[in-house]
Amino acid sequence: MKIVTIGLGYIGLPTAIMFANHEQDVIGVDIKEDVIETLNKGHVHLEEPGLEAELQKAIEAGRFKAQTQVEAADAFIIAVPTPNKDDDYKSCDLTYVIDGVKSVLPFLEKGNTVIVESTIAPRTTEDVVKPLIEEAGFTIGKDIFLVHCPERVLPGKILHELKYNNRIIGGVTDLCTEAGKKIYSIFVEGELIASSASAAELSKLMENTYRDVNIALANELVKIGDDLNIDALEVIEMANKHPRVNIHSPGPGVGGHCLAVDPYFIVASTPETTPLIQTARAINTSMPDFVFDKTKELMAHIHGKKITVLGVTYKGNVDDIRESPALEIAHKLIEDGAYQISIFDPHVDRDWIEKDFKEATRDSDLLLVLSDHNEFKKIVEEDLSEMKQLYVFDTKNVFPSELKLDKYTSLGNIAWLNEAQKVSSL
Ligand code: SAJ
Repeated sequence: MKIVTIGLGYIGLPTAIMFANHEQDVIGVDIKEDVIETLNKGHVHLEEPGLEAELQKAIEAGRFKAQTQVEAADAFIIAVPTPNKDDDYKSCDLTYVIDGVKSVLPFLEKGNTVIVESTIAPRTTEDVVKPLIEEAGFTIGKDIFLVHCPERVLPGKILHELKYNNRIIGGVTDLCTEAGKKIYSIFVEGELIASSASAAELSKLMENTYRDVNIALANELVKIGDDLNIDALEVIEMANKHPRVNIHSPGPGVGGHCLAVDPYFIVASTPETTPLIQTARAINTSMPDFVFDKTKELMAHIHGKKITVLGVTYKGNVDDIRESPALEIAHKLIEDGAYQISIFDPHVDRDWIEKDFKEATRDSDLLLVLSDHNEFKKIVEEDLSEMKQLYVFDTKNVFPSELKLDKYTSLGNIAWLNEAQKVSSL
């Protein structure tokens, strides 16, 4: 089978390579000339374990080629970005998806399958993509098989998850679903779940919304604990021992390109019926301010001058700082200008990040932990020898509990600051 993939990013590229290494002829298309050049030389332009070796295997077998032009094929897979628009409800920007579909239209032939993998607002396949193909003179389900097949892989484990995760195959008609199943069965070992395009779209969005809403509940619990002087982390630990309860982990906010983006696509499609999703988003986006305010209170209380920020990525053990609440907090502290700020993150290489831990913590009064990197779990007493005062504010609950500190503050015991303020204002 000949497959053309449109978009050679985090999802399109591994997908293209997977098909190529399962004996399919794949043309990878992207608008970026430099990406095409890099790939054809056997190098990948993004960080993903194992991907470069797989690319080289595909090129050597003569199964994969990258180019800027679309050409005729049996199947077309669209895996392009869908950012939020800058409108009232941050709706789904379909520009790249529409461009991708339009680029395929001149090469479409009867019997072809068109698959959209990009995360899209509910009903997009039916209401936007289908009409585009029909206007070109084809009947969906008869001439052309149209499918939405959302990706659900975790960066860092993409090759494994592409193969072993379950996969939703959402056809516009039953025959479309069958066509999609035939294609993904080439390499997917997980279950291929037959569905409709619209249900597939909403399922993908709800998977990330489910996490966002549950993290919001945990973050709200932190604020309740702060008001009532009750340890929210202890409550979560106990509550989760109930066999049917799974409260998520609170933190400095929700980042990344999925949880902080996808819920808005549902909200924008149906604003009147989504108060819960909207409130969850509001709670999670309020967390950087909450942490900023508490940090200021803490520094005022200890008469500190310098803060060392530990971690600026959107989550632990990744190098991704896009949509990172940790970075937002670091920026706020720098803009605020009240304290000297140094930033340490062993996963991120930027000139504003201090590479040496001892240098980053020299004369510091407070360690502010904002990402749950494994390195921070292994900090020992000797590492802290340059600190002026030994205060820690750990928003990710990862700091080793055995260390002797002046005071350890987490999102569980944060209420002590309110008590301290009451005392100092007497
Ligand atoms: N976070 C919390 N508390 C938690 C869990 C996460 O505050 O209990 C925060 C993280 O620190 C981070 C954000 O939420 O800032 C998102 O992290 P994540 O690990 O939950 O998710 P992503 O964005 O890296 O990847 C998600 C995954 N979706 C689900 O687990 C439902 C992944 O499978 C999807 O492929 C991906 O979104 C996507 O592309 O949609």
